Amino acid sequence: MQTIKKLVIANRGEIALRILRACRRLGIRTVALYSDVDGDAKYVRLADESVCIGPAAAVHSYLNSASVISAAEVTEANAIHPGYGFLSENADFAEQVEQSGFIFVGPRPQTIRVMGDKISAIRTMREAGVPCVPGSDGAIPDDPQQALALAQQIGFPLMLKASGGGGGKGMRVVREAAQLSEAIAMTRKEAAAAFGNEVIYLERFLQKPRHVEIQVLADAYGNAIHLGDRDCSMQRQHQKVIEEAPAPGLSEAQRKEIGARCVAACVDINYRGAGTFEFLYENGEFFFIEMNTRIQVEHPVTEMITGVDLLQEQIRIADGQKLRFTQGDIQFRGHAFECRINAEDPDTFMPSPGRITQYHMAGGPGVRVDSHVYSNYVVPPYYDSMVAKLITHGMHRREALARMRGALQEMVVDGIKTNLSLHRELAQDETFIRGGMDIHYLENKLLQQRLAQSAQRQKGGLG
Ligand code: MV4
Repeated sequence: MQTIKKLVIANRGEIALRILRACRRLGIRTVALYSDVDGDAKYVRLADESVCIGPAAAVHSYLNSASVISAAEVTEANAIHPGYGFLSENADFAEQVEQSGFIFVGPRPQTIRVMGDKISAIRTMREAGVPCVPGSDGAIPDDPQQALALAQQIGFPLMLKASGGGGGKGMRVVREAAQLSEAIAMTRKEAAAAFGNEVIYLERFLQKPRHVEIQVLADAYGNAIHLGDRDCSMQRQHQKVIEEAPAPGLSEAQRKEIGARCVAACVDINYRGAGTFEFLYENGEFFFIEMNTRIQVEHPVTEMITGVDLLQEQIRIADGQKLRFTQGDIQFRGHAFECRINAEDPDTFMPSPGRITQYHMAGGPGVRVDSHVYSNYVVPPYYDSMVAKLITHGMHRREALARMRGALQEMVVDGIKTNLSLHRELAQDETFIRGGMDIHYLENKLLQQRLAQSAQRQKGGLG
């Protein structure tokens, strides 16, 4: 028996559509929420019902917890799915949802709270047997002498991070002891201003890590499984550009080991729902940095290699059902990539909203497009600029990448500027083709290109 009968989709764009599709498969009716500028969105038309929750600015619509909960009340829905971004990792919102009598599709509010505070997340994971970055194991002491002693014990270079931060906000590298006290003061001040929490911690700085993450599912009855790993190292300014599964170059033994550690941690902390353990991976070692308590943008690459519909499973778990799979049921088949297609200027990376005059998606074997856009759709300027996720699967990495190259040639998004040209270039990039580049690779590559271009211009000017 399914308890969830009608679900509010508290999000927009492609993930709203993805949630809607999962609900259809589960026989759950859907309520789409939309802001003033999203009225003609595809997910709004496809939903069983829809409610306008406010003006374009997200703080007044998709981030307005009272409006979201009211919409659930007036439509007599009994569950709310937050998607990713917006209210998805807001523990207070999850608590309000539950206190208002609705099912929150996500972990317990207390779990979201623990993982939202990075110091408590790391401590929890260290105690649960997950390998973490050597660091302060808690807040940096107020006493400068003690802070310095701790820093020297860990060794330079190190990284200061705000406990209330995450996802790349509120971090600072410290190269030597002489810079420590000033760096601490600045990071504290920034953290207080940005997160209302001046608590900071310290970790050894890993210089050339990869970003490798583990997908987990856990039900309310102590059953947990992992669905393998993803490599998200191809990024720029903390925005992922390409993700893939599995992460290239890990041994099967290592995959099994880190997966088992994450599963054990889920059981240990009584985790419930879909989740992701984020690691830095350097010199063959994993170091936990953060846990995401939501479904993530890049979940499709895991779906492609496991055949598991993560949204359906996430909703079933929230419904109180038992996990349908044991670890032994999960088989990993082939390789998958995801390219995030953004409405942005290919040179400046500035958002480039506007009307899409022509939209043609790619197709064929092993090709999937998750997108909410269509010809004549207007990309509003108020939200994230992602317009489509192009996902390919193949029997092995080479085949998945060949399919991506073909799909990128087919894909047409006209009328707005997009990063399709960057993706076409990266699909031919020798280092990317080899696999296993670090998190700095793309920014370095773009910098080299810029330098080469300006050198070229200099030469032209002189000639
Ligand atoms: C680090 C690191 C190096 N050493 N921690 C950035 C996002 C946040 N989730 C953690 N981040 C980092 N933490 C230590 N001890 C480098 C980064 C980092 C990074 C991590 C993942 C993906 C992209 C990144 C880009 C720059 C820095």
